[in-house]
Amino acid sequence: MESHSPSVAPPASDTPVRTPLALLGLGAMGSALARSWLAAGHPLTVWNRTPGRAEPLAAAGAAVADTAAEAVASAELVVVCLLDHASVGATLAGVDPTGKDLVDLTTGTPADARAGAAWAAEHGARFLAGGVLAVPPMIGVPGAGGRVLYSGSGELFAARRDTLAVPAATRYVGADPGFAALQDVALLSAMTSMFAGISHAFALIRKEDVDPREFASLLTGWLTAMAPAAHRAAAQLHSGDYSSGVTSTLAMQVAGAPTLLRTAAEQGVSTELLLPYLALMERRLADGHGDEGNTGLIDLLTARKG
Ligand code: FVH
Repeated sequence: MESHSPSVAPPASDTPVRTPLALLGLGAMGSALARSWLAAGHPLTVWNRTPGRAEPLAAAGAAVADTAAEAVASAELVVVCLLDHASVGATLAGVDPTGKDLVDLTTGTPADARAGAAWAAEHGARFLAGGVLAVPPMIGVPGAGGRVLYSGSGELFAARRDTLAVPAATRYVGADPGFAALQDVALLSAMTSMFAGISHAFALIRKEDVDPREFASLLTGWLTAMAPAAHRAAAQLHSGDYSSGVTSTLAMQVAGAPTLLRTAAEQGVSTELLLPYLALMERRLADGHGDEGNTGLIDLLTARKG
């Protein structure tokens, strides 16, 4: 506890008070988070299963705890960023989180986050789950485009939002602790499919005299131009009308699918990334929805069987 002698002038009233925090997990992401909070002047205690990973942070001003329990005891705000839900469970097993604000930035499923919230509630802690939409070099870099989605305790988020905003922009997406993970994983899934499309496109040109660097600028321009399709799908899901204003009908797209498949065959490229999506389009068309665009495929994906 800090003490002041009467002869020492008190700190100026506008001196910012930086919230102390504890951070469990110093992998690539945890270390980037730690550096951002240290750079912003937050007192930070860190712990990592493999102690050597704490050394560079100790040199940068972090206190290093010998155990996770010791780290948690050191601060009211505790951030966890570990490999997965199982490693969080293993790490928190011997810890007393009573009265703490616990923020779990480990990527997991909605059920993982809800289980974490239930565990925290049983142990008298407030809980916030976070979904990190950033890679480590984006952390602590304003304008880099990083964002963390948060869900769970609105009181915790309101109380800690300035500290949580140091590594990346924040967005609170609801009191259900699973909602940040749900939307994080939905966005990561969209990214995965985008990477699949990029892989297929480069495979098509791979063996030809096409400069991949020039093709990349065509590719990014095209994907950027197509991205607003997400807004059209959202509007159609909202209205329930999947046909109005559609310019590229399912009937037209399915008619064009053999061109995609024959081009892949001509170039000697596997169609394994294309076929599942084309099969869904054919099913929706066969169900009599040729005048729609692609939004009806979402209904097919969510239809329960049996
Ligand atoms: N890095 C990235 O690009 C992505 C960006 C989006 C968000 N993810 C998620 O962030 C979580 C942490 O990822 P990370 O990049 O820090 O991962 P690693 O560098 O592999 O570090 C893993 C840390 O977890 C510790 N750990 C693993 N297993 C255990 C365990 N059983 N008990 C305690 N700690 C464990 C590991 O410790 P050590 O191996 O150094 O001893 C690291 O601290 C993750 O959910 C990403 O999906 C990152």
